[in-house]
This record gives sequence, structure tokens and C-alpha cells, in this order.
Amino acid sequence: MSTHVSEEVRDALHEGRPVVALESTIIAHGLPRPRNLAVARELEALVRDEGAVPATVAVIDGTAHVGLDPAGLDRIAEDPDVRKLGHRDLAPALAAGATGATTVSATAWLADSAGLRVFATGGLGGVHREWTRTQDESADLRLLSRVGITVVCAGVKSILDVPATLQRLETLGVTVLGYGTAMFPGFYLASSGEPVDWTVRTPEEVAGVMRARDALGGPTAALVVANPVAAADQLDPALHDRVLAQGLAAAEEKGITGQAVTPFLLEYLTVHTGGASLEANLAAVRGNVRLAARIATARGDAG
Ligand code: PSU
Ligand code: MN
Repeated sequence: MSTHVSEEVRDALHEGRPVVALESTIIAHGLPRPRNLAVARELEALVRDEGAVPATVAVIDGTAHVGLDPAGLDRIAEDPDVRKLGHRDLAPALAAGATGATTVSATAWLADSAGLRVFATGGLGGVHREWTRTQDESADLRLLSRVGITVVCAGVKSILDVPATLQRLETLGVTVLGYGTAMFPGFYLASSGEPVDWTVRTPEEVAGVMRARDALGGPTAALVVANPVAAADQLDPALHDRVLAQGLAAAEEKGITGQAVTPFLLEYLTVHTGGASLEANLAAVRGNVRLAARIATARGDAG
């Protein structure tokens, strides 16, 4: 495999110690500079504090990396030419010697190929509002129907059509567990208002579902662990709804489409909530990273 797995990650996998994959698009395109670099380092430290090994995934000068060294992390956070790579972009990026941050879809693919089982992110991509007109559905969903990785997230980004996204996850056979909640989380908000079918309350329970899944065999698909941001850290729902409506109108007016839509809306919310959405986003991501490390640890092995 042409992917470069860092020595630390390789050793941990070999010895059956817990490893957590982290995506890099949130660093390069989802958070403002220079805060993004501090966050990238903080997320890795959170994984270590829980006794697991972080594996941030990205493509640097045409090589896919699972586990970045400090220079690689700096590059992803600081280089303005870092591209956004979904899984379909990986082959051309490698062939062209490009540098790019990996979305959930590309990260899940590379991490799964390297033998990792647990992955943490902020919010998954999904079905965009106005989907019937734009056909904009994140490649995250389809890819998650094809790899058996466990993804800890705060639901899907609330800029999306959440009921439609949940429907697609059902159609695609992706299992969704609410973590400590019967409601699907709303990314910046603790609840999206939509119910989930299954609720778990401990990392051990998640590990139990992973074991049951492995024992079943059959078609592979991801396990989504939907972990809500703490109520105290969520964005004020009224502010969220108001600013999001403005952001969606602004994206429409400016003709923003394709890969640019998600970063545009995330930034719009950050600016127009006076940074409050950013704090809620970060609180959600931190909680997800911590939980992912606990799940990886509860599994007791990384194989
Ligand atoms: N979660 C965040 N911030 C982000 C993303 C997720 O808190 O920036 C990124 C993820 O990498 C996800 C991507 O895969 O947004 C989805 O982009 P799109 O809608 O273009 O597929
Ligand atoms: Mn899209």
C-alpha cells in the first residue's frame, strides 16, 4: 500500500494498543487560522490523555499519511494551498504530488485500509437542503456504507437537511447509535429534533456493538456513534436558526456550490454568531475525540 503509516501508529496497531483516526479537512477548511493549528495539536493531545494514539490523516506532497509528524500537522494547518480531498480525489492527488486535507470520506477510507477501527470528527457531511435541485449529497454517506469503521461525530452538520440525511443513512445500511441520547444530535445543537433507533451509554456498549457487528460478518458498513455536544456548550438554538437562514441565503446569492458550500457556511456561522458557533463546534469535536479514544480503549485491542 502506498499509504505511509507513521511508526507510532504502526507499532500501536501491531501491539494491539488503541488508535484513533482524526480527519484534517476540519483543520484546513473548517476552522479559522491560526486557531486551527492549536486545535489540531489539542485534539491529538486529547487522544493521548486517554491513553490512545492519534492518527491524523492527510495527503502531503503526493503521499497519503495515517499519523502525521509535527511538520505535517503544521503544513496542513498553515499552507493556504492545501486542497480538500474527498475519497474520489485521492488518486489524482497522489498522482499529481498534491497536498490536501482529507474529508470524512477520504479519512475513513485511508484509516480503514490501514487497519484502524475508530475515527473521530465534528459533524458528518450529508444531504444538503435543496438537494432535489442541486443533487448535493456529501460523498461521506456513500463511503460510510462501504467501510467498517466506527465514526464518532456530533451528528451531521446542521446546515444540512437532517431528516433526509438520516433517511439516506438508513437506505445505505449505516448503523446509527445515539450516545446517551434518544435524539440525533444537531452538531452545534445537542439535538436535531430527530429521534434515533438505538441508544448506548458507555464506551463498552459501543465496543459490544462493534464486536457483534464483526461476529455477524456480512456486508460492511460504518457504525456512526452520534455524540451530542453538552447542553451547556451548545449554540443558542434561536441564534443558530436565524444566522443559518441568512447563511443559506448568502450562499445562494453568491452562487457557492460543490465543495465550497460546507466551508462557506461554517465560516459564515462563525462570523455572524460572533464566534459562538466556533466554540460549540470545538466543544463537540473535543467530546467526540475523547469518546473515540475511550471506545478504542474499551475494545481492548486494535485488530
Ligand atoms: N466537521 C466539522 N468541520 C468540517 C467537516 C466536518 O466540524 O469542516 C468537514 C468534514 O471533513 C466532512 C466535510 O467530510 O466537512 C463534508 O464536506 P462536503 O459537504 O463538501 O462533503
Ligand atoms: Mn457537497
